[in-house]
Amino acid sequence: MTDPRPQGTSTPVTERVDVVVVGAGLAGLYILYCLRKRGLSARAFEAGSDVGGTWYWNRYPGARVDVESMQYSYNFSDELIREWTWTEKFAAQPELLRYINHVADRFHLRRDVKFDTRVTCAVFDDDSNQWTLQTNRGDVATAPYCIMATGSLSKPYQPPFPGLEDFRGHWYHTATWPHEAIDFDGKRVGIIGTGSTGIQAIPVVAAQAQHLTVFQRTANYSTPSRNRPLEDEEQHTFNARREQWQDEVRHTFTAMTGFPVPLSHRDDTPQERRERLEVRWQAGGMPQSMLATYKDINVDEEANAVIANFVRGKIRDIIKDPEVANILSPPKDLLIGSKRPPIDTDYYETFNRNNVTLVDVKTAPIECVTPSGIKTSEAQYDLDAIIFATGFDAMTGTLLAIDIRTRAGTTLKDCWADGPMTYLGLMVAGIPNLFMINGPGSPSVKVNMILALEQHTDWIMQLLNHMESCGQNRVEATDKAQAAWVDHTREVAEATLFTAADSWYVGANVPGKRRVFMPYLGGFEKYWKFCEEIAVDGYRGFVLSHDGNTRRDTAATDKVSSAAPSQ
Ligand code: N01
Repeated sequence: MTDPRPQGTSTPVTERVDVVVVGAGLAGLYILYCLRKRGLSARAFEAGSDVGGTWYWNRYPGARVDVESMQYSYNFSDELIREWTWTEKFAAQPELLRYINHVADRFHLRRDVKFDTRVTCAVFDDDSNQWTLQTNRGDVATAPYCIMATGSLSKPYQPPFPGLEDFRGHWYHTATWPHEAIDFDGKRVGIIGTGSTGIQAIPVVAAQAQHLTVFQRTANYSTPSRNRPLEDEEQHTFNARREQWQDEVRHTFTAMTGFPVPLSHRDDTPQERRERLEVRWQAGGMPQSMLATYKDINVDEEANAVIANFVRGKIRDIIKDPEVANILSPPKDLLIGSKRPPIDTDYYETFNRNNVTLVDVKTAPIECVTPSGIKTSEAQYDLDAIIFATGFDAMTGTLLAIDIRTRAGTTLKDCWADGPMTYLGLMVAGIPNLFMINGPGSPSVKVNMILALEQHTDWIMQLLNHMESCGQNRVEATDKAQAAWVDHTREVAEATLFTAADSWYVGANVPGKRRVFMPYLGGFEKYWKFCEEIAVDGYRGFVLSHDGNTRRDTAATDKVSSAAPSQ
């Protein structure tokens, strides 16, 4: 029997549980599953009306995952793995949402979730060792532990163009897309943004609309996904060796398999480079596939240019109008991979359609929205609908939107005044018993997010077990361990070519946001080894105590670098 679907009740709850969870996306659901398995009570709050997180909100036309579906699946249940069949290599949003709903039903997870409810405030009381969370619906939940499963890309960013309120047509943000079908047939549509989202949406909207105007500020490097139906046989074969795969994938940089990078670009002649890149282009697939042609792409500008120039050449080959090709070609100083690389289905081909116009808003910026459309510094574009594919206040936006504080006076906002600082992306010094999943300072958005959230959740569960067995109920990252981790993440990022780009990785897309490279770039394998070693070493860099009383001195073992796994 499945759980009843959420009813969106407005009755406020007041309760005391073992763990409060914020978010019921892929991470929140796995946490609920794990807590229940351990006999711990939980209350999850979810702003959406149902489960799904990213895949609940991002319903825009063309939305699909760009990690292979078989690798973008939970690993915790053999039954689940056996009974689920993906239909496409890269599943589309409706199928992903069906999968997540199936998981919620299969494991009866909805009963612990209160939907349509946004957490506004979370306060830790040192005396009672309790978090108290309040919501916009008047709920109050208390628990010794709180886990923020709020997603890395969950606070939409929309540029504040003047005049939007007077626009006579409809407008949409891709991350808050309506649930009912939107019919663009016969409509003049404008889309702002050519990141991963815009690149997925543009071909689909162009096929529906009477006319599509694409407002591009920075040209992107996109490579073909070559998405296709998945054969059942392929999945059986993959799942038959899933255990082995789970072992292999832990030893990868991206938490995905399939990207052996044996070569430097210097190992190949120019002709061999062209041939090798052509093979990858034709094969398509995850963005890493193209980027991983040469192992030095992240650190050697010449290697980076080899791949970037190949993609520029492809853009020129595909686009019929040289002027359009020129605008779609990323500038020389934008390194490939320095912004999150997208994959597409017929993205560049779409600009050969008669009903698509490309507008370069780098040279002629958008000035305002008018009642009839969008006005740039050069022209007025009349539109019936506007789509904002303008991204997110990534990694920190959602957490900082919640008033997270301790009664003793520490606030997350103050802690992160100079940019996010965490220990392992899991905890913030000065804020006990509050965990983040895929927080800033963890590999998160740079790797397969499902593997990353499973690793974080498993690590937290192991820690809770350990604390219970030792009679402890409070865990806190030390300032020193956090500072060492922040230094380490910065050093790793600065050793690459990627900190200079104005990407959302550094918060450059949100005006006024402190520039810090937020995800950990050391790779999944190195990261989980750190986490394991720190746990084995008695949770080095964390203070474990009972009600904050039995503190042990961890100062001598705070240095993260002392735990560095062998390279
Ligand atoms: O957002 P973005 P996104 N005037 O920030 C433009 C994940 N994702 O939603 O580059 C004009 O990348 C901005 O221009 P510029 C994935 O991790 C995953 O596309 O800043 N334009 C840019 O073109 C991805 O990276 C999947 O110059 C303005 C665009 O808006 C992340 O989500 C699918 C502007 C924003 O691009 C975010 O992608 C889709 C302005 N004032 C997304 N402000 C999967 O497949 C912004 N822009 C799993």
